[in-house]
Amino acid sequence: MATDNRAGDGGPDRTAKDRQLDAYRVDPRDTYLTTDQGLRVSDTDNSLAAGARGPTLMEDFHFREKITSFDHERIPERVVHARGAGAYGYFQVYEPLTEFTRADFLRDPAARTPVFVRFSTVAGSRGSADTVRDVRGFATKFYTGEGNFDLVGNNMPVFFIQDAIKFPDFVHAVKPEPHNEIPQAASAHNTLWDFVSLQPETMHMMMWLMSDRALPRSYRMMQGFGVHTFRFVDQNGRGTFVKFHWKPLLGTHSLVWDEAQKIAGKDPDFNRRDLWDSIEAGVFPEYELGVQLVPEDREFAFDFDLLDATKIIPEELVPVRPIGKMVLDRNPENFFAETEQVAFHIGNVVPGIDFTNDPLLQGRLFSYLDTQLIRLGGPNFAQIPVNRPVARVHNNQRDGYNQRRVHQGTTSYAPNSLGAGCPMVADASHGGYVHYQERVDGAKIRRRSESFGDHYSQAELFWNSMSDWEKEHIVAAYRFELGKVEHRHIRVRVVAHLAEVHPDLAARVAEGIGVEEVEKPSRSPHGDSSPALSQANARRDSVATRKVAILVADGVDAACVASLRETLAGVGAIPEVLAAWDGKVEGAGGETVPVDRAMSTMASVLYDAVVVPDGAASTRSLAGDGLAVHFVAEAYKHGKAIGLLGSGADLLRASRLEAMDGAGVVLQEGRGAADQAFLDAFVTALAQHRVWSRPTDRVPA
Ligand code: HDD
Repeated sequence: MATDNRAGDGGPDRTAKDRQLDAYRVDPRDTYLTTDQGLRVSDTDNSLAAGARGPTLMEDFHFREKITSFDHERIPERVVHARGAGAYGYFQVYEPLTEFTRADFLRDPAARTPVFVRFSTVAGSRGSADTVRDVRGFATKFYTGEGNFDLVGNNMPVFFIQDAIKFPDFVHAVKPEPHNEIPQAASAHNTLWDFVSLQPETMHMMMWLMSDRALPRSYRMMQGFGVHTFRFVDQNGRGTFVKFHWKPLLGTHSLVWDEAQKIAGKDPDFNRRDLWDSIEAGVFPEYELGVQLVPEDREFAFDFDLLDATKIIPEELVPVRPIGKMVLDRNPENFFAETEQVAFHIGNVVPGIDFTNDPLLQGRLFSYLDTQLIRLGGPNFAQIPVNRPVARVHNNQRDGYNQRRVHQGTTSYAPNSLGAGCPMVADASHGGYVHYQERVDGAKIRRRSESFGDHYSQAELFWNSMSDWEKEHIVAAYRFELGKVEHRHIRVRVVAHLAEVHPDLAARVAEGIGVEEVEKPSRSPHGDSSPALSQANARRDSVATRKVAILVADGVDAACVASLRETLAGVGAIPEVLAAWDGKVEGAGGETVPVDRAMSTMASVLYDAVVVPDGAASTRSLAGDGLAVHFVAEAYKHGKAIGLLGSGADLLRASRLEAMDGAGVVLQEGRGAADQAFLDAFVTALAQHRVWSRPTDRVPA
């Protein structure tokens, strides 16, 4: 191994197999396989044995090292939020927030603060599907010059419980049941609803979980919330309560339940893939950060407690003020190194951001550091590249597993004189973190504040704020979930709580799950609503990165396909041509029409819309192809835009949709290429995300 064969393609240590593989290597000269000790390996396909048919020898250090490393590849997955996807980007504040906070990264509009975001589901294991009904994590690490700030939020603004001591109970209830580990990544089972029925503080969050918010179309089309009331602190130590909101620039959009379930089989990586692909394509996900600010003297101005994480501050009471924008523009290099090893901690704050006494927040402050110790093998996980602050780190913490720093000098204590007194502490004027000086004076008790006692008013507010279709989806979700609960008495108990939320909701759910007696509620509805809660009001009418399937067969009008491809790509959508087979089909005039994917490898649920171009022979073939017929019918069922040109309209009959409501079905009677009127109407329908008025339950798909 004496020769470093950097210059040539031959040399004494290169085998014929090496040369054969060179074609696949980026740099064949410098990428020798080595052991962890740097020793070049001559054979990694055969273990060292005593003869061709003999036993493997202990002295095969390469075999032992390779297998040992493999045996230890896994680290414990997160107890919750095990399945996730991450991306890098930056955050930039719009204007200085100096009036409210001394946080440096919120004061300089010219500065870009690097971020790493990890989106996740909560209940499922690392290998579970993306599109299950669940809360989504939305955790952001801001690498600021003053240290890392972690905003560890969710895509719903409230939480299931009020006190962190209930977290293990809640998580045990929602996770697969312990005797048979069923069901995976699903809340529709006995133990979750047993818990919920006995813990009414869950009611508001359950409304969110049963709503379409639990089925985001994309991480790029999902809101995020810090959930708790935090505190901004200004230069003079003055505090202001703050709630954090992320709003996606593409609008907030969801899947429908039937679609979400099917995607879980067709593409379990649906949300993860979508995030990855859009960043690779240079269409960067963007979110606006907003804050709701409440002066300290208004702490008791609301009919709920600001410290109660099961409550929102309605945006109509305190508007969300946009303060900056986050752009995610880089995918990680390696999933494990970055997305799996990233360690968030709600206690990672910077000067100018502080906590409140929210008992859920307080408990989280313990949990995150604790969980990283076991997950990442000891106290030095902040040295892992994705966790490393950009701010300089000096302290007297030493040693431990995976210590990568080579500390110098003789002192690791303070005070010291042998190390010139370093590292020294900083007061506020030198960037030191000074805790907000809140007066605390109370008896030691285990008791929930009475101000946390109303579990129904905001659940009703949510219900009242929904559009008709959102209400329908919520009722259907409750029916589905409770329909999977085998114990009748649990169903009855849940319906009794729903009656406290709103009698209409309870009656509609009860009817679907065989509960005949609905108890009379103890409260009457207040009737208030908060329009900002409805996804109907969170649209942005964009077609950027919307996926459109163009179904073709031999005999399709090639000009029609070309015009569709060009126009849709031109407005930022992603058109893909699908046929019974991959490769190409022949156009009506003998042209070659390239095909992107075989229909059998995809499904309508993986697209936002479908178009059938003109071409008599093509339409005839498609109408006789069960996959194509189902494709169109299913797209209709899920409220998607459907475009039919010329003879393509025959697919409506084949899919038994002829007599159905035509909303969102765009037709062009004329033959040939798509005309402007068709394209405009189709793009408008696509931008609406879904048509909710269709009688979808009559569609056999
Ligand atoms: Fe938590 C992970 C969000 C309550 C304990 N949590 C975790 C993640 C998110 C949240 C987004 C994943 C971070 C990542 O991608 O790595 N959690 C929340 C929100 C909550 C909340 C918004 C309520 C407002 N969590 C909560 C409580 C406790 C925990 C009350 C415990 C007392 N959470 C954890 C944890 C996790 C975690 C066990 C698992 C893995 C990890 O921390 O790093 O410590």
